[in-house]
Amino acid sequence: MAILVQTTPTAMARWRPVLAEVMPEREFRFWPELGDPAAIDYALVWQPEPGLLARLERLRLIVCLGAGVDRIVADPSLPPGVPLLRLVDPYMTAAMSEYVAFQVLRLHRQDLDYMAQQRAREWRERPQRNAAECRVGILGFGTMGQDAGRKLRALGFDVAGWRNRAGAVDGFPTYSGEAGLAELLGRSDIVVCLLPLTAATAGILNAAAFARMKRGAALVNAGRGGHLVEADLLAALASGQVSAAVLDVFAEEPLPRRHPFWRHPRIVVTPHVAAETHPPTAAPIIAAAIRDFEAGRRPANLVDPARGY
Ligand code: OXD
Repeated sequence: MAILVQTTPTAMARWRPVLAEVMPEREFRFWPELGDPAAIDYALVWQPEPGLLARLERLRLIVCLGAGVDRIVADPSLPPGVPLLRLVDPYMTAAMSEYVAFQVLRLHRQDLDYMAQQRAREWRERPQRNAAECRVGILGFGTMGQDAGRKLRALGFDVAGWRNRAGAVDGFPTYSGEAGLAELLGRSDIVVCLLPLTAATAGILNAAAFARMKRGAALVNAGRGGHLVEADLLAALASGQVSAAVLDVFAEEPLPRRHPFWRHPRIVVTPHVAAETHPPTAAPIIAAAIRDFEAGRRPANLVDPARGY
């Protein structure tokens, strides 16, 4: 019996030694090396090509090597009945919070304006607001969203979340549903998207959402590129309805060299690095999930294919 590992070539080089150390008793097949597909009982995958998992007839468990499982559940031939786990790693949660806090602080402290002033050698103080006067709305208020929320709250920001279930979370105001989304967008100075990409959330950052935001509010998208309607963002920036955007994820990755986002003065681009999977911390979590599964215990963080996350 063997474990198939599929990820990018760069990540694969980091996974190989760590997996061998954490699960020395297992045999690994590193994609595109597959061998006999019937010998594979576990698949650790990031973005497998559609149909790959369906070829593994004895597959018992799929583990996503990232937090977002959208590429896996989008495969129409995903074998039904094979449980799928998404990776929840405190290291990645902390990394996402760092990214969110860094970008919220950058927007709050008008870094884009001061960088432009520096390029123009312009010495000018801008009005400075307190963090408590800055409302941050986090779309997607699960493990990562709440952790980022707690860290922003510790910095003094006024944080609220939008999630699928109503009810207060750890003292944060939360909103849900369409009406809740409109309310959250309308109260936020900075909107942070950490949503999973599903049929219900695709294109959620669109002209209607931007129109509901406060004039001059800013956006951070570290969810998925599919959440954002790119042309609507460009229009909202041009009109001043949205003042700035920090984007880590894109409809097409790598972001094409000719894409207008690269040179837009009010857009910060990062290359999908907000919360990278970290094999040294993730591998023991995966090994424990496989042990739990083999012992008949329900592994944590099972994906509900109907919900898509
Ligand atoms: C993830 C990601 O889903 O890095 O883990 O985007």
